[in-house]
Amino acid sequence: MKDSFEILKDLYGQEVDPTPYGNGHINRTYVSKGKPRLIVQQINTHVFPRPLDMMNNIVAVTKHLTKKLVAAGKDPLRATLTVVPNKNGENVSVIGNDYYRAYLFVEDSVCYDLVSPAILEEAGKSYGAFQQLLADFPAETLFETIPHFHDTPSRYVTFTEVLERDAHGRAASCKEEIAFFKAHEDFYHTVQDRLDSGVLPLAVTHNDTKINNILFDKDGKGLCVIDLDTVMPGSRLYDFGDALRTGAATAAEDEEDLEKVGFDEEKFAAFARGYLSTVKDAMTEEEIQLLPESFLLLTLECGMRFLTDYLDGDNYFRIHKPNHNLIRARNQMKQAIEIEKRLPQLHEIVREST
Ligand code: ADP
Ligand code: GN1
Ligand code: MG
Repeated sequence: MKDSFEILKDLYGQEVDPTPYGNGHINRTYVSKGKPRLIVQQINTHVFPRPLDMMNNIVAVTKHLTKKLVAAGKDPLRATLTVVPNKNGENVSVIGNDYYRAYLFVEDSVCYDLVSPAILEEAGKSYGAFQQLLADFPAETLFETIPHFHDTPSRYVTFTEVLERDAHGRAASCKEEIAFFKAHEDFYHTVQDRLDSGVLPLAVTHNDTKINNILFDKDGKGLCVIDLDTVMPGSRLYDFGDALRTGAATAAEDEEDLEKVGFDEEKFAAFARGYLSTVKDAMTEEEIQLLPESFLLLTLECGMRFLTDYLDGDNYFRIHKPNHNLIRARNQMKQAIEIEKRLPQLHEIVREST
């Protein structure tokens, strides 16, 4: 019987290197060996149980982006993801119980986990421009790939349920962290309640704006926003806060030496400058006012998700060592403490950038 990689070779006409590629936590990413090279991904169906609906979103969004980029005189093959169908014309290849898809590999690009302020300003422009290009996309046609993805109060409910079950007997090993995330319960409502009441507008957002979800060119210019699995209606504040969570950090999100963990105000300022330069006109005063809080909120939310997954037996985020999710949760908790201390300065920076 043929193995998956032999079938992928038949379907895409190129050998696919079985060595995993990149630092994503969700999908399994591979690179093909032909020309043009392809990124071939096994979709994580535990996280995305309806891969066909998700790919319909991605095809629609990338077509929209392509049209707008062409009109702006940009090369869409480098400025957005391009889905490559298999030899049967399908955007998803089903092999046994597994689902695969392919994109054009954006050549001569770089992807960073830790970045300089200059790169962050570019990142801000890229995510801001992404939102701007999708401002006229019909949001109601998008399938919600992960409902309540950044609904922080709902994430908190899940956290308390998983904690209550404590199915792996791990709660005793993280009492301080549990108390920390419980103590912030009220703050989790900052964005969600205002979205629900209409004070904050709903927009088409990326929802997974990690810094390694942008490809840059060799000169450090933002090229292409990738990882479109979670493009859904949401708040622009999610994208702003989540990008800074990794972008402004002084260390990787799984750095164990907490002395090194924190954030850099210069990086915060650079990202805010780049972001506001591309999308400020579309934003309301309420959104701009909450930009610093979104950085804190998304850091807390991600820390709480890591802790939930640790308590739940590590079945969501890919781990590379024991306690990896607990290490990540402690890291995000330290970063949140640092942000909390300096919220007034962050408001000052936003005021200066507007
Ligand atoms: P995950 O959902 O697991 O994070 P991503 O879609 O972000 O998966 O891909 C993982 C990594 O693969 C990215 O961080 C990037 O390094 C690389 N990558 C993804 N798509 C492309 C592409 N089209 N061209 C070049 N590199 C890519
Ligand atoms: C996941 O797929 P990746 O690695 O870009 C996660 C994000 C988290 C991030 C934490 C679909 O992002 O929400 O912020 O890990 N993506 C999904 O590193 O859950
Ligand atoms: Mg990714």
